[in-house]
Amino acid sequence: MSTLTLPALTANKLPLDLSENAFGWLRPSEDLIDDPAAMQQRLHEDGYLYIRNFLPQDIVRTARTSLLNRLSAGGFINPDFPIEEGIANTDNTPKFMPNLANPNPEVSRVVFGPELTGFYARLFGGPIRHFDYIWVRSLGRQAGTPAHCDLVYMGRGTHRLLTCWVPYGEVPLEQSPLMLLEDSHQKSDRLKKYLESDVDTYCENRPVQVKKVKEGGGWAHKGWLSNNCVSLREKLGGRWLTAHYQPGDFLTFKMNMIHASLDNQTDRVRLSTDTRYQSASEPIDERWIGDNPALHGRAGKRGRIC
Ligand SMILES: O=C(O)CCC(=O)C(=O)O
Ligand SMILES: [Fe+2]
Repeated sequence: MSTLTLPALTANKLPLDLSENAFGWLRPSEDLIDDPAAMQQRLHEDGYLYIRNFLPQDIVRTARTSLLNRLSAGGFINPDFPIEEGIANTDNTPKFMPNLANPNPEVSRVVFGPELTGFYARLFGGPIRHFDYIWVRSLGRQAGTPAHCDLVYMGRGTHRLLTCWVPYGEVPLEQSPLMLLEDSHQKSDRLKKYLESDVDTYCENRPVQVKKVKEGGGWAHKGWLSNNCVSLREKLGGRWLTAHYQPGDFLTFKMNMIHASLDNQTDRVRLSTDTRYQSASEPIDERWIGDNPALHGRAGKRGRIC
């Protein structure tokens, strides 16, 4: 699709600059799937791999049905339409709902099954581990996810950790697709202070932070790099890259890659998961491990002298 024929798109309610130097398409890499060295090289260069039509359609569809059934049971799906269409109940719009998949065997089959774990074992060149926690997102008509890097939420183990974003169903441009800021993984020196932060780490010598994070169980900061994808891009350069995702696709990217999602301008729920994979031999961020992980709860808060 040429960028000339695009619908108007917004991120955090602001119109995105769709000119050719500001917006473009993710480069697909499924042609490299049998060549781990070429995949590693591309990941190093681009900061991401976009692999289309990789996951078996039936397991993605089964996971989608499971998510929609749970949403429907919670009253989030409009009963006037077939559930599988995933039309949000506008009076009761779903948001970030982790309990849709912790646990959910149908979703685990997709994200921890042999296809993706085999892919990461080939990519890392040996045994791998994944975080046990699954981030599930169901976005109705609403603003998408603000720009951020994942490192600030999960950087206590190895930084050679990859996020895997999986759409459950088609995700056209108006339905909150994920987008990456081109080459942003090569600009970490400009984001040093942000990337060194950790949303669960507070300054022991700052009473306001001790009260908020240690005592209150809150976050030191929200983790967003910016709420304005337009000015962020103008500052850092590169284009916002996205795709019209299809079921079976996935996108994997580095911890320091800036990403965000567009606003959902439709009544169709945008369903996705994001999960994390690393080499088994490297240290892991304990907040995301086990049957009942600490997540961003009190057990994961850490103090330091700032
Ligand atoms: O799905 C989204 O809107 C955000 C996903 C994300 O931040 C991630 O995959 O790390
Ligand atoms: Fe993220």
